[in-house]
Amino acid sequence: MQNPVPRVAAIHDLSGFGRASLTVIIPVLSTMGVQACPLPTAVLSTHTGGFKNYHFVDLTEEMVRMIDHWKALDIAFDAIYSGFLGSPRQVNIVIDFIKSFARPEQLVVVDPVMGDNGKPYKTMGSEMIRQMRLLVSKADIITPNFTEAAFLLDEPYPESIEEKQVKKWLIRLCDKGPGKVIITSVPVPGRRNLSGVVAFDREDGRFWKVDCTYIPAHYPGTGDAFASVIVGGLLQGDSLPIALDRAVQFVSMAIRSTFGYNYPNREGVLLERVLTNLRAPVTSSSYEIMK
Ligand code: PXL
Repeated sequence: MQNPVPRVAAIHDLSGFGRASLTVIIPVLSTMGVQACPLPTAVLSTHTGGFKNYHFVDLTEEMVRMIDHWKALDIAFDAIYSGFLGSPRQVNIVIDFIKSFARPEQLVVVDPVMGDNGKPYKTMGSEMIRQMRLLVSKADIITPNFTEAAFLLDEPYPESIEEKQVKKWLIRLCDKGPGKVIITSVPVPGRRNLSGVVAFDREDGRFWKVDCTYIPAHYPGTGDAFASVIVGGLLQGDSLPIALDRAVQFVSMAIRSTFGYNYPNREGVLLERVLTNLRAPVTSSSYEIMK
């Protein structure tokens, strides 16, 4: 039987405070009518961006036991969606998960969470970067930010990038395995107030971009919100560029709602104020095709 509600295995950490990872991913997917089944990679008191002395519990060993139970239950997932991993060894566990739970028409989305603004997150070392290069090769879709794209390609982090070069990066990332690559937070040349989302679909050879006005504030967890809306949109039958529009609009609105309050950045965006926007149809669109 088909799942009456699309079901996603969500392989991410659970950070108790600060609105990142599963505390963002579960509500976004639920609001979009998708069942999120969390397989936590680690439990943290807070996420690692802007908090000191956070408590970090690595769940590498526990994951294997949880997965064994899911295997015995023979659970059917319409999508497998991974993000922040607690140890480099978890890459092999996720790869085995993808093999074991593979189904026809299934979506495998890897958000290769490693860093932002040119720097790795506090728990990420060179071994994680090497392993993440392996994991992206098993995905249908990957959603790195600009920093993570540079890490995956072993390129230095550039301050700006021409469109021609971005297209080369998209193709090189696709060559690693995934049929669709989406890069977020891409600087737009000569437009300091803009950043862009770009994408490439190998199947039809088309490149897409959506520009967004840059807000001078950085909030953790927005990458998780973005990738989750992409997963929810594609499971609803969105085309790739409409899923990009939906995700850009949602994250932009979440950032703008929060920025107006002068709220502490490290606590993330005020998701609860904008979540119901996800129930609205996409009524405006700004995607462009990149020639
Ligand atoms: O949003 C990415 C993310 C996920 N999980 C943890 C993090 C971060 C970013 O800082 O620290 C624990």
